[in-house]
This record gives sequence, structure tokens and C-alpha cells, in this order.
Amino acid sequence: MVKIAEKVRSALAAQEPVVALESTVITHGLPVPVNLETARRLEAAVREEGAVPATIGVLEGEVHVGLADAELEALATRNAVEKASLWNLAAVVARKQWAGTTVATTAHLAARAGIRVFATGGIGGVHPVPFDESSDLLGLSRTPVVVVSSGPKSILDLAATIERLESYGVGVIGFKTMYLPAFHSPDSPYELPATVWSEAEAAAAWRAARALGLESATLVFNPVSEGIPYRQVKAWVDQANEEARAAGIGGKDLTPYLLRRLGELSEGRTDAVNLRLLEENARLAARIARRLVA
Ligand code: PSU
Ligand code: MN
Repeated sequence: MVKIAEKVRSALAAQEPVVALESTVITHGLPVPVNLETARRLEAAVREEGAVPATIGVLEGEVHVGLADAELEALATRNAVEKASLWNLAAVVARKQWAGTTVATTAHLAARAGIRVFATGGIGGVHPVPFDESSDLLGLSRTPVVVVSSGPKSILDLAATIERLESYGVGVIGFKTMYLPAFHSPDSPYELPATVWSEAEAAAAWRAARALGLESATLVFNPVSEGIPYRQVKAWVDQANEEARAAGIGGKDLTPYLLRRLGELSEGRTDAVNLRLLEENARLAARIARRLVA
């Protein structure tokens, strides 16, 4: 049911640094063929920083912790692929389906495999549409793992998302920033409860969380380099939301629509920033993972 790749298994046994990577960004977040190129680039970035990558996904009902290149390619190019969040993961496995795993699911699977550090682009959170709240929030409140991201996805209600992280008791840390990074933007008006100024400090915060018996994730928010100003992205998001509302687009179609419109309104800038932040987060996660085994 769960297959841990030999490279990952031996790295964990030898106490070498391992970084988990999610696969919803491959199956649902990015278009073909950028998705496969990006997945490969992220694995290479983790290796360059001296850690072992473990991309997690579901292939024909088998959870893979660590994918061989041919498996990565199969997941990235296949047509009928589910998005496995916490509410459908078990059914996807039982029915032998294929799926990309969300942040909540990847974090859970990584933690169970003994992986302590996980890199992603943006976490899910509270949407402006009532009652659409990502299970990333609750999932991260009960999963002990370091999660490196560039903040919540731009299309979310940031104020509500940061409040929810506090309510659920998720560990929240800014990496060299005192303000919540907002995915495409390196900052936002929302203050963070804590800041670390180095990889060693991030690792120390994780060790403290473990020593104190905290079961929640430690979120490390890493502002993207050369991002887009917060006001600018917010204006695009507001415009795209307004257009979606006018066109009657909602539900599952809303997020892909908004991301596509952001790409158009920004003339491709948001897409370029998205790829850069993914790689920057993979690199930071690898450096933190190295501090954890040192
Ligand atoms: N950020 C992106 N694109 C994505 C995601 C995040 O820019 O595709 C994925 C992540 O896997 C995240 C998931 O965990 O979306 C959240 O989905 P939902 O809001 O349905 O829980
Ligand atoms: Mn949702």
C-alpha cells in the first residue's frame, strides 16, 4: 500500500537529509510539459543542496514515497488523475486510482515515513467563497513536519488564513521576514508571530517543537525573491474574482480559472514567479534538512 523508494529508505536509515515534495502541483497545478520539467528541476535542486528528494504520489492505488523518473513522468502525463486530499486518499488507494497528493496528504505521508522536512509552493487556506477551506489547515495542525512554502496561495483570503493557522495552533515562522509572504508577493500587511534569520534557527525551532511534544507542523514561510508587489497581485486577484463571479464560474473550476487569469493579467509574470518560488523552497528545505541531521 505504501512503497518507500530504496534511495529514500536507505537515506533515512543512514540519517541522511531527505526532503518530501508534493505532487498536486504536478497533476493539477501546472500544465504539461512544464509540470514534468518542474518536478525534475525540484528534485535536482534538492540534490544540489545535499539532500535526497522524495516526491510523493499515488500510482495505481500504491502510495509512493520517492518516485523513479519513469514514475514521475507517468504521473505527470497521465489523463485521469485524482487530487488526493485527506477526505479521498483512502478511497483513491482502495480503488487503485492515480493521484497527486495535496499539502495535507503529502505532509501526513511524509511524517509517517519518517521524513521531517517537506517543500511546496503555496499552502491551501481559506477561500473568499464561504466554507471552502483547505484541509491543509487542519491537517497541518496534527502533522509533525517542517513545511517550507511561500505562504498561502494568492487567491486565498490571507487575513482569514493566518487567523485560522493561529486558531488551529500550527507553528508559524517567517524565514527572514516579519510579515506573511503571499506566494507571488514577498510580503503582505499581515504580521507573523515569529521570525528566524537562518536555517540553523529554523532547525532549532523544529527541535523545540518536538521536545515540547507539539504535534503540529512547523510552517516556514519563505518569501520569493524578485516577487510582485502585494498591491499589484491583489488587484489582479480581485479583478479575476469579479470576472469569475460575473461568468458564474465556481466550485472546482474556480482555482484553475483564477490562476489562468492571473497569468494573463500579469503577462506571464505570475507563472515565472511560481516556478522560481518552488525551486527556492526546495533548496531552503534541503538546507534545513541538513541542519536537522547535523
Ligand atoms: N498552490 C498552488 N497550486 C496548487 C496547490 C497549491 O499554487 O495546485 C495545491 C497544493 O497541493 C495544496 C492544494 O495543498 O492545492 C490545496 O487544495 P485545496 O484548497 O482544495 O485543499
Ligand atoms: Mn477546497
